[in-house]
Amino acid sequence: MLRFCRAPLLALSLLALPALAGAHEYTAGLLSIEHPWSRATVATAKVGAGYMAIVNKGSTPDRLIAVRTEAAGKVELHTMTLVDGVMQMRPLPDGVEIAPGASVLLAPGGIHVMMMDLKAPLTEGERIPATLVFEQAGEVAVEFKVEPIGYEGTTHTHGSGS
Ligand SMILES: [Cu+2]
Repeated sequence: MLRFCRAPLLALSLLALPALAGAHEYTAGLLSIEHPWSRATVATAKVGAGYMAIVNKGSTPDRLIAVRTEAAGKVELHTMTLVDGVMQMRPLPDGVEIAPGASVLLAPGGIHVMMMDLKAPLTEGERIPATLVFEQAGEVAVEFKVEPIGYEGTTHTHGSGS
């Protein structure tokens, strides 16, 4: 179960990161990856999670099989399932399938990128470089934008209409 303490975060802006204009979206072939984000963590946190929407505008399935980032010692794809009334995290060893025409939302309470052994806390406003590895589309460089601790994410995708 993923629970983050809501203690006030000491905001440290050590890096002046350039603001990216416009939509925070990436494309890889017929896949589009919308708004990869993470929630800021408290200073003592060792785990963080990454979320995004992935839209497959193609006619063949693809699969997110791995995520790599220097920010964490280990990264896994997880899902949350209800077991005897308790939400539990479960690894997805085969990754996440994105069916043709489908939009898959990685969001709090569901599928997420689990970042373990964080090398530093995730700080609001920071962008975490990462590589998404797809079975068909290959490797896609993205940045997870670190949102405030209470951020719940978007509940819809923008690119699902075609
Ligand atoms: Cu997890």
